[in-house]
Amino acid sequence: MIRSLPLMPLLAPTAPAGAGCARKGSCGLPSTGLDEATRARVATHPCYNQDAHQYYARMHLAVAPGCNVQCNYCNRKFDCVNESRPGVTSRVLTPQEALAKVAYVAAKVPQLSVVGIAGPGDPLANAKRTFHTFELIARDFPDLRLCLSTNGLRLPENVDRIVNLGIDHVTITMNHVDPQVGAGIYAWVAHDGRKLTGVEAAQVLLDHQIAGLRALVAAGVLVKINSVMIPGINDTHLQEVARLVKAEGAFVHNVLPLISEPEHGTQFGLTGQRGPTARELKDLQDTCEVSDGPGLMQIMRHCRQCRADAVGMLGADEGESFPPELYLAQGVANEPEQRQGVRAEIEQRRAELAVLRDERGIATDGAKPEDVVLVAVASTGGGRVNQHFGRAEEFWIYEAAPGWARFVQVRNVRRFCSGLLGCDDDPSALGKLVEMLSDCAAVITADTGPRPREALEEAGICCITVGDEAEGPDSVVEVAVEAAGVALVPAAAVMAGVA
Ligand code: CLF
Ligand code: SF4
Repeated sequence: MIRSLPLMPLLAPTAPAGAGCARKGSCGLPSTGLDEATRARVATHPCYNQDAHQYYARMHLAVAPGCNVQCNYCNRKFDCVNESRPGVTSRVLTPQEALAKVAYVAAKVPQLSVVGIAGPGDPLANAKRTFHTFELIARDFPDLRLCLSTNGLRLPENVDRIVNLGIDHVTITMNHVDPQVGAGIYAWVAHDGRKLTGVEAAQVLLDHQIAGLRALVAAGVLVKINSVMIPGINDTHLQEVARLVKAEGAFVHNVLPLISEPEHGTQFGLTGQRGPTARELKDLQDTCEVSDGPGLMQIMRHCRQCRADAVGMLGADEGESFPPELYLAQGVANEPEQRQGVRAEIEQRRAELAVLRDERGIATDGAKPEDVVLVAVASTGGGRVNQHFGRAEEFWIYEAAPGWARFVQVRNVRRFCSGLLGCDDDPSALGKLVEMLSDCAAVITADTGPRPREALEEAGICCITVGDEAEGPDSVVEVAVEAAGVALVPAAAVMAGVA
């Protein structure tokens, strides 16, 4: 259930002296400039709307084992890394098993809003299984949005079916718009009974991706483009991809980092191709936010590269809580009213937070102020700062200034506190964590132990704590704005003194 507001003073007594501020608010939709109908279509989609990912869950159905492309960053012994973090092999479901899983998860996770098919291979290389699954879900769960992710090779021939089934959100992974670049990314592309390689393979794939994108946009489907950032291969090229997909009407562009650990056994992993650092990724995402033509290309910055069988909120995969012995063993009642009730609560909370943010004059879009700082917030969602420093598995990074903040990145970290010995059990992990946050002016958590606080402050990072969830602040955005004020005002004072 969603806890209703009450609003509390922002900084709890644990906040350091001098960090005083007391505001509340919420994170607005990043989809400024959208018409009302489009706004409604993305309002509950956790991937197409950054704010929604704090409140709504998705689930993936791993019904598509095969693939018609071999990307150099993929080893299908694991999962499709277009949409999945390589890790553990998915159990491939039949359409009927997938339906049973949706029924079970929808009953247990009432904030579920989207059902996606994203692997472990390519959904359209397994079109029969994929579409049969979607048919079953659409029949029994018409309130759940349908989402599909594909490499695009078989997209043009399937657009009519996608539209007729009401699949409103489609992702195409496009890593190049120049086949010379693409030739370094794909080992082969299977097309018309031939296994193509090199530039020819990359050109055929690109032609189908663009044709599919155009047809989907013409049919009114919201298209997201995923691009894997591969340093030295397509990093400097992805701005061209952003320009093209924006011109062709894509809704949002998701630039995600290559994962290439050698133990995953991918071509890139075995040849030592590195992935980007968090800062390189953010710089490229900023570059891809191209503004040619009307408006900016929206960039998705909160992707968690989830598995093909992921369940739950982004960043908090609960897939292992739903083993087949549970969802195949027992029938559960389908209760759409329960889901509607939860959605109504969520929307009420979001509306209240938006009003408060507006009353306090905080913007989450529009022109970026001249002076901004990066602020890291430990949150697990719901708009709240609710995570202790040592237990955080990710930090949400905001660009912030007084009166303005926007979410720009999520940085995954290895939780360094086991909770058994206190928050200092692994000094090297602490050092790495502080280094990862070293470009931030402030780190805001529910609580931070004395050693990490000392390490952060030694690194020049302002450490702000807000108290545990029950008392903690209700808006990560307001906290980020307040922290920016704390960080920027002293800097301005120093500059004034110098002048
Ligand atoms: Fe799934 Fe993809 Fe639909 Fe989202 S994921 S099929 S659009 S419902 Fe989302 Fe996961 Fe990133 Fe994909 S966080 S990997 S972008
Ligand atoms: Fe792997 Fe997906 Fe590429 Fe196919 S399209 S090879 S499943 S990453």
